Amino acid sequence: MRTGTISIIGKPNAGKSTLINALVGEKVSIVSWRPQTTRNKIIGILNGEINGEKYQMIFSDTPGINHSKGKLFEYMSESIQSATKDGNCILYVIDGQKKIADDDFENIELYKKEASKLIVVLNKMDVADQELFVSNLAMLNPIDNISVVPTSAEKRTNLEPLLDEIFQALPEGEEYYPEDLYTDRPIRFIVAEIIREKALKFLQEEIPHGIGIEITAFEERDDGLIRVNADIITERDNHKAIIIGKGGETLKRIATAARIEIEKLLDQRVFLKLWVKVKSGWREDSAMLNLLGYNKKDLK
Ligand SMILES: Nc1nc2c(ncn2[C@@H]2O[C@H](COP(=O)(O)OP(=O)(O)OP(=O)(O)O)[C@@H](O)[C@H]2O)c(=O)[nH]1
Ligand SMILES: [Mg+2]
Repeated sequence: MRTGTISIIGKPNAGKSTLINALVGEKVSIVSWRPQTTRNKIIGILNGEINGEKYQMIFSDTPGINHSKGKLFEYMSESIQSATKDGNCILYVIDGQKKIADDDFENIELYKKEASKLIVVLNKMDVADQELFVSNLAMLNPIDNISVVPTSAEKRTNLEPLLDEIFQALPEGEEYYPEDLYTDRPIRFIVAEIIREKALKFLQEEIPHGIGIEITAFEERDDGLIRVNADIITERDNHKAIIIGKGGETLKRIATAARIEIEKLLDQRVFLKLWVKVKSGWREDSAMLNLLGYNKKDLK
């Protein structure tokens, strides 16, 4: 069989997390229309077979490439480096709705050197202007030593040709993860991310980038109900009021949407209680960053 690691990288909002979920067939990584949604390296595993040969593809979703300053961004950048470091293959994802930018071409040249195979994924073909999409493809075609695959991660279009391209880059090897595992992330992490996704959905403007989620209790009661308590950590007092909303309305919407999804994930009834706490400067505080799941030690 063939086994290998594939890192998914690209600028914020290109559709990397949507793509890993589509490829793995499970929601391993949260998605939102806002840039800078993903903050960690998140592994998603796909087992399959091509032409009678079995494979295990170990994908890493990564944060969007960003050069902002600060400890959280530093952690995010190191997550990308950690994913590309020993990948057999890199998928460089581009939002095909926009004209390909100079820095995308620079990134392609850069990442070409970091893996034996670089596949450029021109994504969002379902919504991109056709003429622009074709001219983007024409700009990519002359580049040496890359493969180009147009996709729609959202509509799951062209994933088969992409899997074929990846398969060709994989070395022979043994299964690394058991077949029933589709992510390396513990359930508490996934639950925290679901809460953050719903907060991203219901909050406006710049607030979402300043929040972190801490799961403070996670236990199964005797009656089979799962009790989850979580804090939404924010940086400012006025943000706390906005997250709670008039009469607690916004917090309730976040909690309800999160609870429904967590129940689906666990296939059990869930009692979810959320609090909002202000911890100014948490994004620069190493201890807080570690507590909220952004620990550089985890990046091997
Ligand atoms: N129409 C369409 N929308 C897409 C496609 N892929 C992703 N999206 C949307 O684009 C937005 C960003 O998607 P994400 O998957 O969160 O993007 P990302 O690259 O992981 O973003 P960061 O984590 O912020 O770096 C979301 O609103 C997705 O629903 C696609 O193929 N077609
Ligand atoms: Mg993402």
